Amino acid sequence: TNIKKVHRTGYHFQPPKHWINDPNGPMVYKGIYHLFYQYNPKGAVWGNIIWAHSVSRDLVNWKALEPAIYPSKHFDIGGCWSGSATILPGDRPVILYTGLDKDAIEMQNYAIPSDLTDPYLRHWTKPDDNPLIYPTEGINASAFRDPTTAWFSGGYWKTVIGSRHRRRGIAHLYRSKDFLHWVKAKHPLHSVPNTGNWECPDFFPVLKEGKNGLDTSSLGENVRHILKVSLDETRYEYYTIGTYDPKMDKYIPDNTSADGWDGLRLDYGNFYASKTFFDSNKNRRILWGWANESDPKENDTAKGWSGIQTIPRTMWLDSNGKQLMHWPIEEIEMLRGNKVELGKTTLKKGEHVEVKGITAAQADVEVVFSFSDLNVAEKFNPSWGAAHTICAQKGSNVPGGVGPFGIMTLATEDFYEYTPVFFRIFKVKNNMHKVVLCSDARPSSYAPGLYKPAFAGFVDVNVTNGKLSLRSLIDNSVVESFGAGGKTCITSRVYPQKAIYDNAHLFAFNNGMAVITVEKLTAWSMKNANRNVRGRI
Ligand code: DQQ
Repeated sequence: TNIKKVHRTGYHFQPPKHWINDPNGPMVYKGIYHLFYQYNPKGAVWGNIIWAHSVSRDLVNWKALEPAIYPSKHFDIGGCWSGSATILPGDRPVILYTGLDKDAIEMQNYAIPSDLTDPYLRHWTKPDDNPLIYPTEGINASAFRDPTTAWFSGGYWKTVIGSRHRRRGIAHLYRSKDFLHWVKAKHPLHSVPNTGNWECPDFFPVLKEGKNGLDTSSLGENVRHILKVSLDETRYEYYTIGTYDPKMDKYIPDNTSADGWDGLRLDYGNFYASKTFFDSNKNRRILWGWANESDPKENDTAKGWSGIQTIPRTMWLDSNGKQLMHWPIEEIEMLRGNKVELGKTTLKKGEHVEVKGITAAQADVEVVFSFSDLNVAEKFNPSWGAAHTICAQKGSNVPGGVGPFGIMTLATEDFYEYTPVFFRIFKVKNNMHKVVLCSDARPSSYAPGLYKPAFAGFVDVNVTNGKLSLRSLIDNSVVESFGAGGKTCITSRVYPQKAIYDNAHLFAFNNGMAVITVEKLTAWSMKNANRNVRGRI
């Protein structure tokens, strides 16, 4: 097999070669979507970081433009790191990004389109009054980065910059009347002890009800706020839902979830440095995240590429107000090709059924399971700890009461390799259950040196109606799963040696005592997207 090609994705955002990391400055301008991203133009490892730039009309097919921002001035000669776009009144986009100088001091700069009549915004100018924000006394100059999309309230633009003081994670707040002169607020927007450095903060409003998104400056009675941070120490992210007081410029998280390492996750898998933007085309808030490779560095060099962006997701507040919901953007469905349906199928303990007739290495699968007997669910033991420890102890082959049941993706016919995505339901007390969604990379491949975690998250869902749904987007070396309509998401990178191309298969399975019914399973072959080649969009 061709190492450069075999694990490349077919419809995830990926340039033809070299290293990528964080999505930067996503926005829509004159109806065209823009995605910038951290890119090494010289190799498949992190370094020489610039802002690469791609445009799209549908968030699915992309065209590469020339790099937008690259080191050239004293305020960014050491690297052009992450940042965000803000659309100023009069439809004028401006980018805030972190530049490093020759001594690796981190500072915040701005860049503006050189020609606003070009909807592709091919050229960007970095004015000479940069940097806008320099790390003053008391700020950690090597942990001061990733400005958010700015919001406007009380006559000021406001942005948040990730930082730390010792191990306290900090979201520094800056204000400006004119977007040029920025003053640090006395108090950060928020900070939490023992969380380490906060990278790529994201701060945005969501509606209390409904799926529509909001412009980042929206405020009001029917609005809640989300603060998400990426944790440098643990390399995962967490978020809280809370109340933003625009007068005091304080964010107070609700106490319904942990404000720290145990907090809610946008994704329980390989997902980092994520960023949202408001899509004014379709009135929705869209989330992008970076999924890095889980194979050894040498492989990345041999592959000639490293890193993908996850499928953009529409995000909204769950009607219970306690978590965000996610769903792949509807546009991705344009890539659905050949479709197969599995009728109602019951699976007794130890049974599985193959979903035939699709390209299982590159597919979209939606399934609804039902279970009749929750009484046989095992008792939940709170001392088990986090969902991933449960998954690590109880893999897809460890029999249970209700579950494990789910799908086996990227599987060889003989189950030499497979990536199972499955549920287990436990009983807490009468009519109260704990549901775990697990995406277990351990059986995914026999290749040496891979990082193969048992990713998992709890699913806060009422199962007394006897049903659970699952959707997975499978794309050669990535499986992105959405449990219970988008309550719990897990992205996993896997590198099968045999379960590739036509040797990859898809199954539904049950290894629990309770009989499971596949109420409905629909799977589609997924076509390739046009990605990052020059040409039309
Ligand atoms: N990646 C960027 C930083 C950011 C980190 C550098 C997060 O700006 O903090 O490439 O992955």
